[in-house]
Amino acid sequence: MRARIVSCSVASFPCFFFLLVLFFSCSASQEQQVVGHGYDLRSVGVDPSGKTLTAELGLIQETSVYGADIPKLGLLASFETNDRLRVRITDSDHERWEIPQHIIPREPQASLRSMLEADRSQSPPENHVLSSSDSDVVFTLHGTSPFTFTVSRRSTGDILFDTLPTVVFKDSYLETSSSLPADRASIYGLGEHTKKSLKLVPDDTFTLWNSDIPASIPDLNLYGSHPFYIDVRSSSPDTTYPPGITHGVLLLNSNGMDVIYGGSYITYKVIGGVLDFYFFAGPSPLSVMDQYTELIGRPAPMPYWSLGFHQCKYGYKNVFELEEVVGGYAKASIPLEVMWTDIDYMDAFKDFTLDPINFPADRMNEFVDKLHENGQKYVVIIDPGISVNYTYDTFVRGMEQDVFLKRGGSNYLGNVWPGPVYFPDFLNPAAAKFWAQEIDIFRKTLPVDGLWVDMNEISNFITSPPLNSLDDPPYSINNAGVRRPINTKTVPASATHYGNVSEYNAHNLYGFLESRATHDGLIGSTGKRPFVLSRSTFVGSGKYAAHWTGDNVATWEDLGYSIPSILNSGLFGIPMVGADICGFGGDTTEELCRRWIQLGAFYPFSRDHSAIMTSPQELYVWDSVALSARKVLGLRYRLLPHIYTLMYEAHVKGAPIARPVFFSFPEDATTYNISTQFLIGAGVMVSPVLKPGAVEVDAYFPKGKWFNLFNYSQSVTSNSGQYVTLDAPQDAINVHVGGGSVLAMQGEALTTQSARQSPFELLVVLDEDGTAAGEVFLDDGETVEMAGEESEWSLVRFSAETEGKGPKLRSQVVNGAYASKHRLVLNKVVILGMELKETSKVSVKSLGAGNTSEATVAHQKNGRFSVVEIKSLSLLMGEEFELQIEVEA
Ligand code: MIG
Repeated sequence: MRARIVSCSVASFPCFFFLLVLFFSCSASQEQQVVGHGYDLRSVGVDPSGKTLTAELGLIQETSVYGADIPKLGLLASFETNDRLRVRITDSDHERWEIPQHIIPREPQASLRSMLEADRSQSPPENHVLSSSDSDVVFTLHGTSPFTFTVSRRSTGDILFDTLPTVVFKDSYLETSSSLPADRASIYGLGEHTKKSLKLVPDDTFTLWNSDIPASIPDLNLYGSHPFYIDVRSSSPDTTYPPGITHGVLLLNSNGMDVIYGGSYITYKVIGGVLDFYFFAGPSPLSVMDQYTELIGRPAPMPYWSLGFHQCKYGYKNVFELEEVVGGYAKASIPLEVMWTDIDYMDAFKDFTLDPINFPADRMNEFVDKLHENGQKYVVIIDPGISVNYTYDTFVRGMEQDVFLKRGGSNYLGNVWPGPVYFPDFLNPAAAKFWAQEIDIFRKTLPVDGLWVDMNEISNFITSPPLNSLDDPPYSINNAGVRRPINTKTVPASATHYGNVSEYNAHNLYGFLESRATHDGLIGSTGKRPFVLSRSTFVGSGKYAAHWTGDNVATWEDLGYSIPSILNSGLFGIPMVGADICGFGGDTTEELCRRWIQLGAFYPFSRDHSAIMTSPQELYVWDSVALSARKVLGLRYRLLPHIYTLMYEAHVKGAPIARPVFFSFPEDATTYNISTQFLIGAGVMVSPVLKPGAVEVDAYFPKGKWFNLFNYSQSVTSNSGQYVTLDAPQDAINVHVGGGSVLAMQGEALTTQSARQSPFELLVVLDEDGTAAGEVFLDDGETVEMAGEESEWSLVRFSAETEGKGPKLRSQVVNGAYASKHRLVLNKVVILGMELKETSKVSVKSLGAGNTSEATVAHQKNGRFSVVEIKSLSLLMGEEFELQIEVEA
């Protein structure tokens, strides 16, 4: 076994426990060896449309490791859309496990066998090309012995994927590799893992097997599995195209796997299922996300309130403490949108119950009613394990409805917080129905607004002894970094789900399925847009749930890790994500907590959470943290219309809310290595302090003009992309908006509900050409569908251009219904990026609809640029307007 040092950031409890577990679960060593000689191409055919190619492959030579080889394989390559190429390889004689269609619906494929029979050509040809003039990717099957295939980009000739001849296909072991241009491929994704660097660094093994392993430990398989990466290509002296052309690669497979990234190659070692690759043509990072989420499911729209600030802690003792915390926020005038409660509220850790002593139903209802009166919300945790207890109604109903996961014919007995538990088998439609009923019954006891689903990897406090070969597959994935058995502290692989599906195959899907059942259950019970926060995720989870990065600890390292972690979640199609602000494990410090809220205020999902027995870290605990929190959350709340619009863009196009810097600047290769800054949407740059004691930050600014979003001054003009050392006093974070953006904003408030009562304002940030553009999406923030029924929403685009006397700003109403119905008003426009003299006269006039008669214009020089403020406008958001700003020298 290659020695691997697991380092914990601090001597925290979770970490200590974890090391103990590792120590006792180290398994035997496993040598790296060549396990395959590959397959020959036996026959090939292309269907008349030219969109699919099928091939029959035959084993060249049997090898003995990891079980018997499958003698005949079928390969099917098809253009499912112009931008999506699928290459699926499986046993041509037997059906194998594949992710069920109801989880990720995909193109039906006729049985490979019949296709092979229909299209077979006479002799195995040399190279077979599948290309379509509508698509920029080209598939080539090489008839060499053994066969290989390549995926290349037509417009550049660049080879994107280039398989090695050593494909291995056994019942419990699949292996395939592609070479990569080490000097030009920047790879991102392959999670879930904690990494210091967003860009993947060779040589590294990415193990995918959902586990309850603390996120504070880098490089181990964590709670979710996402066998997806994007590959951003740099140019080189030999290439003639610009840098930044991006494609995506998904291996759609739910089985445990190791993915080895070696810089010049990537190798997949998978313990089941089929090789089902999807290649997304891009060519930009955003277009890859659009194409990826078109396949796996668009991110769920989140309720508007969920974009407010959340407070949680494991260890709140009773309802009085909850009230105290809510009161503490009010007293300190720090926005608090959502109060949370961890497992403490339950009666003996039983889901859907309330502790009758510390969280009694009547007092809890008063508490939640009060929250609701204040425009606040309440969310509680639930765990999948249902206490085995015949006096517990939920359990009894579960037994009656026969919804639990089985092993060897009887319900599998696990052990979690309540002691002995059975786990609902969410692959069983009856279990989803049961879950929905329980949610509804519970909500009648206490009207919670959202649900937090934890421990759904599935986490189990015990490891059951093996029963059959599924529990002990021939190849040991690098589980927990020590190749520990896959059954360790989870449901054993030999357990069986509905439809006789093994846990071996479905393990990584559990969190997804529980998220879906919870999402659907909440819709059924509330009739409103659901909010579900899930720890465990799989490909497509974003369609149902938000995610937090799990158990970090209160260290500066973990503060830094949170950036790659949230950005990765965005790449996986789960844009609503955040890390536990101020740190989960261990005691935080005033300085760390202050820096953490400065950063965390800009996580898409912004929640302070900490472990039991840790010292208090609510934002009002220290005056300096409170001061900073008011400032940064103040800006967050002012930006809510913009952030909500990004939620809309996530929902319709898969665009992450928090984005790697290269998403907006793919042509700037310096951005590929940035792990310490990120963008909100296209043009808001967050550059946090991540080190103790620091009061400066070195931040990279791609080409353009950048303005500090807190004070509109301290602009940075970057001519070709440069690092700038910025002041970052203890109470401040640097957040800049780049030229070219129009941001929709509203007033600051303590709840999103009251922020939404304030008039709108536009921040127009001109770029070098004097242009800018942006949009705003508006609705009630809680209708189940986002952008469904036309009368229930609005979309308005804004653009600015500068000619002659000054910038002209216009709106284009794509759908004005919601804005008109509620008479939403725009009363202020701020323009940044104009170069004026102190003495210049600036005025505004309306060129069309929209009254500007009351408007006042003021400008103030702030360094090279002036801030132009147009106030007392009364423009309707639902109606188009056109404003001319005129400058007289
Ligand atoms: O075994 O519910 O990651 O956020 O506070 C620990 C208690 C279970 C793990 C979650 C954490 C939560 C904690 N949970």
